Amino acid sequence: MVANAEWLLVIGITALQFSVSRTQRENSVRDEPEKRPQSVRDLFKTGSCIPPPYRCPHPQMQFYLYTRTTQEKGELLNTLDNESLTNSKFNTKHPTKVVVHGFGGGRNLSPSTDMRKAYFTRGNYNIIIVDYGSLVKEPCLGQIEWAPRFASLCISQLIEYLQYHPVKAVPPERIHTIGYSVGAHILGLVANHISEGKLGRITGLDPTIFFYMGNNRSRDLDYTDALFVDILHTGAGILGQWGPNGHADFYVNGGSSQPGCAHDTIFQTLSCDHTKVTPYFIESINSRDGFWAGPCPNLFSYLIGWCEPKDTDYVLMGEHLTPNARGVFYVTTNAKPPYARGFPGKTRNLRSIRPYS
Ligand SMILES: [Ca+2]
Repeated sequence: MVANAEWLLVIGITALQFSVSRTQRENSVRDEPEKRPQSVRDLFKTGSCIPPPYRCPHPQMQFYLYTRTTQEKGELLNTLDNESLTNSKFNTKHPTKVVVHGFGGGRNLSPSTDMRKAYFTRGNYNIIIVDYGSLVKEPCLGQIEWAPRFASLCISQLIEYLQYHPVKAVPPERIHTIGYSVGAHILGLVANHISEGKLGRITGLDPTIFFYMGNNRSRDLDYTDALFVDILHTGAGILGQWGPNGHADFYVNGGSSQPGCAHDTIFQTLSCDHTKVTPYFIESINSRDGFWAGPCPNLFSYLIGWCEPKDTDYVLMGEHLTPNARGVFYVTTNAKPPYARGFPGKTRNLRSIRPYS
């Protein structure tokens, strides 16, 4: 069983790496040269990839604040120094977003860069990117068991830093956190460490299935972790968790495979399904048409066209989702941007909206 889980991990991580390296090639901003694993053994390096002591804040577990006036260059926040936030451009009047990336991510890489651009196109925000690339990068995957726990401890320290700040305090209830892949589970773990209050919202972008295959709520992202938990599924059952786990779960194009994701290799196809979730969410921030999703209890009912939601049953998936949304929703997208297909209109059921056009 353990061996099977390890192999599943190897396959998954390899698949993710295809997509990560592709994304990085497409993005002109690069952090540092990448060291590629040469063998499966390299994926399980047992030594630590970050230097001790394992205390927060850690030099390789950092928080960068971006605002509209500091879009190009983030301000490093020191959670041990109140002056750091006081002297920054953080504005308590603006909505605060905390973004946690997945495997191989970083503040200067897509999708962090694209997400910031989309928010600042819309308006004023405090966007804090959790930059912990070296904890979730091969060949450091031996750390995958404890790295999410360590990351979540440090993020809860950030949340409490904002909560109790003498000049620029923001309660957790007013914070929207967004986590992609393993980052979604890290945000779920944060809930276990916050002593007072609760995060306002966690948006989970295709939470990864690795190491989180049980029904243990304290490990998985679930609806108890924030006042409102919405989850988008695009690679469910393969690299992503099937769910439903949130207050509202969205299965995009059925939830497990995405249009435009047929690639030469199975690895590329799987990772494409998993990573497609971020462009969908990012588009939702400024989309005029919107990703209107209809309620349907399960995939079977959806596939055979049993679900015929009323106009008023539809909700907008993504950034502008109503916090009253509850249950399981389905939505179809276009294969290429713009992905959103708008409101389906009258006299239709969910499946009558032909996907992939
Ligand atoms: Ca949980």
